[in-house]
Amino acid sequence: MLQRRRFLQLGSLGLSAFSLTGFRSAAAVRKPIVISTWDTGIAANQAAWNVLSKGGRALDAVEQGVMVTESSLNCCVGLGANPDRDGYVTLDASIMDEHANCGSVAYLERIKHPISVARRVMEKTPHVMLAGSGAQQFAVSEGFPLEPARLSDQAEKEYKKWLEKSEYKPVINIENTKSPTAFAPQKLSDGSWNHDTIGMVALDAAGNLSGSCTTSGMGFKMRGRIGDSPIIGAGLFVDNEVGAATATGQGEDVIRICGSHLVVELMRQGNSPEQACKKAVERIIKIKGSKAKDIQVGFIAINKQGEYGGYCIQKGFSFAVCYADDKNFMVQGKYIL
Ligand code: SD4
Repeated sequence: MLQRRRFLQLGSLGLSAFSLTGFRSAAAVRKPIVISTWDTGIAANQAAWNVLSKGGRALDAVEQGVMVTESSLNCCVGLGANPDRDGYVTLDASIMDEHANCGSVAYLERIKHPISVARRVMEKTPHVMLAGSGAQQFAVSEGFPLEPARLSDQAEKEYKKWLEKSEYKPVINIENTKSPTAFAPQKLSDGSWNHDTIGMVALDAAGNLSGSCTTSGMGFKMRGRIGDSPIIGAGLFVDNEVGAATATGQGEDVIRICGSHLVVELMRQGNSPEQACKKAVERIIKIKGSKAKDIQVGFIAINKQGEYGGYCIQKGFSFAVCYADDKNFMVQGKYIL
């Protein structure tokens, strides 16, 4: 079984376990490497790279990486984000390490770094997931400050505008900037901010994988709505034998197919990260039929060899890739529709 798995992993690189001459092909492993969703991934990757380039653990890298995005009140991950339809910002986050340890928080309010609370859930409780007031209570007991219950100026403005019609209509590619060369979060021409989620997966110098995902969820969602990001297997999945994947976009449709778990299992079957992401996207499109054009979902993945890839339903998704001091760049996600 192990031999078969080894063969499949090599197969995903286009290599066979044994060449015709009988020599074993050695796959070059690119590590460390970190990738993350959307343009704000550049700044997040940089923070993750600071950990990885010093020989640090992927788990620390993916936590510290997305904390940069959570801290940025200039964008819509974290407390600066758009609220739910009742005017409350509620945050979801998850983290997973190389031992299949995982932790998550959902529907968490007034805490600046949900990713770090998710890590504490993983490391300090017998549970995987805490939600709502219980998650907040745990965070406070762990010393996380309770931030003021107020919207950022920008979110306040957008919420007031939204209240005029009160229609729940997620904006496709809301994270995407108008200028792919400007890596800072930017306001779109319609006044909305360009980012509400970041997912990150990394392979460290020791060859171990970890991942993180943090979000304010879909703007103006129903109160109590939880997306894919805190659900292990949906918004994030890591299997240290195979690879790691994370998702962004309409969470309901990622949950429907256990998206990130599916991507990892497709890599286990011999698909490259890009092929695996593509097949997961195709599955969503098949389910949604003609409604697929109304949504966006993007997956990104890396495998144990440090290969990376991403795919999305429609144009406009991008991800950031970093594997050297001078290699931190954007890749436009391939798309199907
Ligand atoms: C959610 N997947 O809550 C998140 C939102 C997202 O691009 O990724 N938006 O459904």
